[in-house]
Amino acid sequence: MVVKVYGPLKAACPQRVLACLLEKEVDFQVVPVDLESGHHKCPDFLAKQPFGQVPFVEDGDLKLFESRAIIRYYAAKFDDKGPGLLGRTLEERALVDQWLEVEAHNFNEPVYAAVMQLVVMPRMGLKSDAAVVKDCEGKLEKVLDVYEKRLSESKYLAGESFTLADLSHLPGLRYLINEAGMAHLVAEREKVKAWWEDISGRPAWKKLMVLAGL
Ligand SMILES: N[C@@H](CCC(=O)N[C@@H](CS)C(=O)NCC(=O)O)C(=O)O
Repeated sequence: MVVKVYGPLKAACPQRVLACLLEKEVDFQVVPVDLESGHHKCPDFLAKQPFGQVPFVEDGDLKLFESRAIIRYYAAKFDDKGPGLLGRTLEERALVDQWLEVEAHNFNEPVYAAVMQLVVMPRMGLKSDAAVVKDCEGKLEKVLDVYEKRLSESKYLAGESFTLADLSHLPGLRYLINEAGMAHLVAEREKVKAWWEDISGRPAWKKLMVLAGL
């Protein structure tokens, strides 16, 4: 059964799902959704994802939205296939969940706001708000300082192996570095920089970047 992933390949949240499917070597088909023309707010798409956001996944009778719920599902379904992304023991799983929550609540929010200001608004011909950008940068400095300390204690966020906690950061980090002009936030932190180089060098992520033309 081929997993249908709705969303543009270039958008961060679908990339989270696709990176997971590629790590697990699960066959998928991307169903393009044009965000610029507002396809995600049309009734046919709202019937699938009632908040009008991507990604949305169809896998036989299973229909799922929320990228982090989707990656948890596929990491569990294919736990024995490819790298174990959930942690092996109950305690490791708790740490993976902890850092996934940090990504969703501490890291993602300022990344999303910075990308809106520095990438999306200029594309729409709107001027970005310097105060909002400064606030995002300050929040990200603090989060990445925490990561720097954590990554001086363990190779990856949840321990010694790559897990969903690391994978979930890939799309947001790429946006910060390659699109929002905030590469210095990573470059200035030795451990964070080495971690980014490691996780973005994984074959699954590199394959996704080729598919997305990035
Ligand atoms: N919590 C949701 C967030 C989804 C989300 O924000 N998707 C963005 C693309 S990365 C989107 O659809 N943006 C268009 C919009 O919100 O109108 C998830 O992780 O799936």
